[in-house]
Amino acid sequence: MPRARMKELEPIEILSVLDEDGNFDKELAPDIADEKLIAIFRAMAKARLFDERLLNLQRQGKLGTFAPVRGQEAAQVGAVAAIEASDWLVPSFRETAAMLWRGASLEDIFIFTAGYNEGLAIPDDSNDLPTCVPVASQLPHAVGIAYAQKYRQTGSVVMAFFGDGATSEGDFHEALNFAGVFEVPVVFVCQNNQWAISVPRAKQTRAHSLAQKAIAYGFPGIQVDGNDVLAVLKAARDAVTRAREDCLPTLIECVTYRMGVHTTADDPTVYRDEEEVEEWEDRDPIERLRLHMRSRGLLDDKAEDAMAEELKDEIESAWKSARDTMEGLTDPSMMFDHLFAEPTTPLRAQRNAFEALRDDRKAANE
Ligand SMILES: Cc1ncc(C[n+]2csc(CCOP(=O)(O)OP(=O)(O)O)c2C)c(N)n1
Ligand SMILES: [Mg+2]
Repeated sequence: MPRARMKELEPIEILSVLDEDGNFDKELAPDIADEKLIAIFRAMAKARLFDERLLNLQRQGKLGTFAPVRGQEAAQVGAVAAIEASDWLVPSFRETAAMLWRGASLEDIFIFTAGYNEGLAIPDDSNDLPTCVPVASQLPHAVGIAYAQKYRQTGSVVMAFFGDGATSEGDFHEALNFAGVFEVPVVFVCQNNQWAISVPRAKQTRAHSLAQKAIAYGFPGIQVDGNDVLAVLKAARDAVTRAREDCLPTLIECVTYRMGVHTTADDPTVYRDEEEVEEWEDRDPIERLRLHMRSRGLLDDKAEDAMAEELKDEIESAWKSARDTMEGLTDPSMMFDHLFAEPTTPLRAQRNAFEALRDDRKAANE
């Protein structure tokens, strides 16, 4: 009649590679070519500049609501840098940096943010899902896609993103349970940015970490410094290998911070202290990588200025072509497209009802 500890419960690993001054642990760092590190820096800088431009245009009334990425660039780019083009990305609604790394066009994001569903059309050669606003509802889709990869033996893996708040949803638990039981090739990337709108991380769960939730579902969980792109990349590569070679899931908790507003419809000054934001500003993921790359001779003032100029030009020309494209977008029934390969019966009925209403109104106005 023993009373003992269960042996099979592994403790949760924590991983950080880069410190706040850009120094790194060579032993722990992932093996990465200089060009790839420069591409990662560029992608993070692009996401930051694009975010600032989106915010600026939203405040001018030219774009609708969106969820800024500021502060989470390392968690996103570090993770997707570990998957191949043929793998699958299942984002939630804040994954601009991840989507840009995967090849989403700036123009499409402008068009979608301006309220046109045409911006969500998935190119035929892409395996990436569009943004998903209902919290955690993308996770059952992710494990279903992963199950299909296993069944069809494609060798592809699925990377799914979500936030700390999503871990309180039933969909999160159902997806993790499915992934564990059916051993599917999925990497769950939880961006713990400390807030779910105005709900702090401490009110989300009594658990010490979000990573440990994987234990209950029988697969590994790891907590990484989410503002340290090298740590995120290392953890993501390990998880992708486990998924691809052994068809096993992993949960990665990236500890990061939402440096800006939840969305452009939110005012965080009413629920969080400015000192907290300032503390996290000192851990800025881009600044940390910048210091690291400078110390390795991979970046200097000249290269950085040239990169910023190129990125700004790219963003401005995308905004110009987005405006040109939007002038030709006049059919709201496009909102029924781009989701299913074949429209479902309810969707077809909704389209018919919408088109009948539109035609009635048009006739009444003539
Ligand atoms: C099912 C559902 N419930 C509520 C909302 C409203 N909502 C939008 S974002 C959000 C918080 C999400 O927090 P988290 O998962 O931490 O992601 P973050 O916004 O921090 O990236 C809520 C409650 C929603 N979109 N979907
Ligand atoms: Mg959150």
